[in-house]
Amino acid sequence: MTTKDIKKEIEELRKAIERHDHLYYVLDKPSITDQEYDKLYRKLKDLEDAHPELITPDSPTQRVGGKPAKNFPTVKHMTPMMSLDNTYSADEIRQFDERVRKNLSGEKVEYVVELKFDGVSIALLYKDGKWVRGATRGDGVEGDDVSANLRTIRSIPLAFREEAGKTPEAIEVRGEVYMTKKALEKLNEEKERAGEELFANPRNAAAGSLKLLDPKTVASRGLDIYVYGAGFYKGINFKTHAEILEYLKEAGFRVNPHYKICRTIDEVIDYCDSFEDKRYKFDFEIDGMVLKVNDLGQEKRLGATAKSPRWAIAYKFPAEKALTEVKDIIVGVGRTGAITPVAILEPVHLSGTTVSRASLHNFDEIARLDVKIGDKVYVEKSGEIIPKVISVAKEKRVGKEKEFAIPAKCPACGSKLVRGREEVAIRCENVGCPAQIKEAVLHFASRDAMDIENMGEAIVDQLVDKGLIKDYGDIYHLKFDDVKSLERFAAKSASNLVSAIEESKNRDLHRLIYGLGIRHVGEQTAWVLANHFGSMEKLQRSSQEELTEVPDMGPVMAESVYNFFRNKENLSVLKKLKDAGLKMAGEVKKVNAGPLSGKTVVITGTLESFSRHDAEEAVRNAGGTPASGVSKNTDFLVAGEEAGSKLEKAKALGVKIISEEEFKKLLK
Ligand code: 0OW
Repeated sequence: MTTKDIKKEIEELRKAIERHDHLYYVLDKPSITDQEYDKLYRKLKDLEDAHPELITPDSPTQRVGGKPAKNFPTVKHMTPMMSLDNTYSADEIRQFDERVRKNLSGEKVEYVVELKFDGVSIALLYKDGKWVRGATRGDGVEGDDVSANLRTIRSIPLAFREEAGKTPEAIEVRGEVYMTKKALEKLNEEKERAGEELFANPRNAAAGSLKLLDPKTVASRGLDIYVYGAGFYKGINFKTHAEILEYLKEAGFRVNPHYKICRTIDEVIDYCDSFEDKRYKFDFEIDGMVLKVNDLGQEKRLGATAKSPRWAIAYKFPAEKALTEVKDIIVGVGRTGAITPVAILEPVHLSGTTVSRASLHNFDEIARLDVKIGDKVYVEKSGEIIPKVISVAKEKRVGKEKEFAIPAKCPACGSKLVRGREEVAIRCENVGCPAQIKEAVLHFASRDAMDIENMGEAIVDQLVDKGLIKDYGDIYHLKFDDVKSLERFAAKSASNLVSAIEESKNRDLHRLIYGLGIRHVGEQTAWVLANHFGSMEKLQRSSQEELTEVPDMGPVMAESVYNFFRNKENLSVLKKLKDAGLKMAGEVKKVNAGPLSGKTVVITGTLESFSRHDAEEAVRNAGGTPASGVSKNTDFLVAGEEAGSKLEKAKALGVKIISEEEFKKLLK
């Protein structure tokens, strides 16, 4: 075969494979068997391997890239990716419609109503119908270039289909990358087996997966996408939003068919309501619907506020609530020995899952709810947090309900329970209590403390139950064979765990102090203590007065730290850590020095370039104090995406509200 023939053969094979990819991944209507597809793919692969000079980046064989990335470059979107204001009721939808028609001086308006996919919003840039790059939303103006990871999603076309007809000079397609519920289940099973932390919901799993550095791992995660618009285009024209969706479908993109052009607001409301239950049948999560003015001329005239369009809005489904029975109330033992009551419920279907327990938080909550065993209660699941008991249906009482008696003995070790001074919680004070050991070890190994990879609940339970460790000091004296003996533990995971334990010895001092689990000592206090004393030695020897002098240290905290280092069991555990060679010192940093010196900062909503934990760390490193609640002595509220009630409270209190961008500037 001449080179010309080979090129022709390669071209034809690519076209065929792209066509079958579209049928399989986008339309879910394959027309050949997997074996026939693999034969085509193999043929193309062999030809390209034999003639590497003929390989082009948009070949189907180039989807799962080569070496993992070091990081993700930042790219600027062609136009900002705005966020959506929310509505929560039919009434608020009508108010939105009134505002729109008023701004259009009473013109007729039709809307496109579509699903609001609960994933990660991204922008896909194409030039002359050819893939250029893909990026996360970031702060709306710029995001992370995650092209290598997005290319692994087979339903994202690397080139527009000819059927689309004219291809634009440039177009930035917008969509939502998501993980199917099934893929999340599979992924969490793998994480559970490895003792790793699970993803709370598909959105977190998709976000976490898109930021992985190795495209091969991304390809295994089962991500998919629905596109919902074009944020920018040049060299092509559309009259309506529906036309854009139709065009994108023709061009080869995956467009969800559940959207409707509605000519009246009643039609909009009915269409939204029709998905409140149907949505649980989808294999992907939606958290509401999106309404968009269909006519693009009207869209342009309506424009946008700083953050969101005036021509689109989200309608969020109400947090679902269900009535069920409290079969029993049991108590669990937390890491600090605190006894927490849990309601065991008659299993009930709620927000797409079956719920059989709900936290009652503490005994005051039980008194406030006046809930008894046998009561009918309303439970609600809003967001991914575990279900909450909202109220008791007292009118349904039949007189058989039983008061819940606060236990006198710890359910895990039987020792007497005590109620701490001016404390709500009741706790078990036995440091040898197995329930507490497990919680204490989990806390010590957790991500914000010593961050020991893979040391999750499943493993800790086994290590404690088998008597391999009875406190976190024993972690560093585990042998490979001890770990290998754990159930469902292959040699590979055993050596992973042993090396993860080894690697954790070098964590910063503030992480170690936080990991000790001293009562009342959270991340912020641990960070201040580490920087004030500079070593475990000095901290251990500090007097109560010296502790009280530390910035932001109250007397209760100072007493708790002082007593911790005077408890002989704690000192023997500390000795195990020292003997194991853990880093026990760090540099003394002037606490409260930096651009945020003396400032109290609250973070709310989702930030694009920081996790909540990192943002609080950044505040500390800039000399500020992160706080969880807004009060009159809050200096700044950093408002991220979908900021909630803290934003309202800050406005009410006149607290200065800054964006993520301004926050980043302040830190410099
Ligand atoms: N999540 C979605 C979705 C959608 C954009 C257009 C201008 C402002 C919002 O399914 N179906 N349609 C839009 O339209 N946005 C969506 O998600 C956005 C991305 C960022 C915030 C919202 O979740």
